[in-house]
Amino acid sequence: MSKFELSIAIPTYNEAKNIEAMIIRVHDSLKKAGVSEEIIIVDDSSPDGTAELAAKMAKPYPVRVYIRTKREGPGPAILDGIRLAEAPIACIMDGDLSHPPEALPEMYKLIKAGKALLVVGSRHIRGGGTSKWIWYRKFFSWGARLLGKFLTPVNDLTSGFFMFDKNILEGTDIVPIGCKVGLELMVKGNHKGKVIEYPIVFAERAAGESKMGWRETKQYLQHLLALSLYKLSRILKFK
Ligand SMILES: Nc1nc2c(ncn2[C@@H]2O[C@H](COP(=O)(O)OP(=O)(O)OP(=O)(O)O)[C@@H](O)[C@H]2O)c(=O)[nH]1
Ligand SMILES: [Mg+2]
Repeated sequence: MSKFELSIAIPTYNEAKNIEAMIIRVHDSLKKAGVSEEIIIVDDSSPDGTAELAAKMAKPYPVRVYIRTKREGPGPAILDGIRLAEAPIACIMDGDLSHPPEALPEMYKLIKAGKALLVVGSRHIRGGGTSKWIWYRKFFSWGARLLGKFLTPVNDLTSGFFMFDKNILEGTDIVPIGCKVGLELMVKGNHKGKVIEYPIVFAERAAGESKMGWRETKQYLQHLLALSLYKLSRILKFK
């Protein structure tokens, strides 16, 4: 049995300006709620020293740092984080303070109380939102959601902030194309429909530079296609 109740895996690349505040806010919010967590920083050898800064916090914070040698985008780092998670419940969130760590206790309670097996931090339900998004980012986000409507009833299907009971991984093959591991779990996870969206306000990254671009958009479209084929094959099989 794990000594932790919750594992939080954070993929990072050049988040030196955010990582310390991130770890402190995650730990403080869970400590207040009486939840014991491990924080796993999965870093792709960031040249700005993110991993070293995080490692320095391993005392007094419950932090572990896993260093990957190649920069491969957040997807493979998230999968490594899930593999390394020791607690029965795992959570993935960004390391740039876009996802509010203060939402963690309520998301955890939903799973612990048996109400959900997968909780998605959602910008697109009542109470959720995005701060100061420029029109084209809103447009792309809307388009991305529209394309995925066939796959899942979840409103914020591209969210990178999600928590789940690790039992939902049983019997599933989680092989996302790109970084949308949450979407992969929504579609393929063994969650029996027990999926709840929890409202969050997505903040602009606190500091540092964005790493998202056309490559991620292309991968997202390929991922949607792969998941659509998966879903279609399941529907045909059950008929
Ligand atoms: N390990 C690893 N993490 C990455 C990589 N690229 C991005 N990340 C992390 O993944 C998370 C999401 O990346 P972001 O650049 O914030 O992407 P975004 O949230 O879509 O875009 P902005 O917040 O607007 O910049 C952050 O914690 C990044 O540090 C990578 O190649 N490897
Ligand atoms: Mg971000």
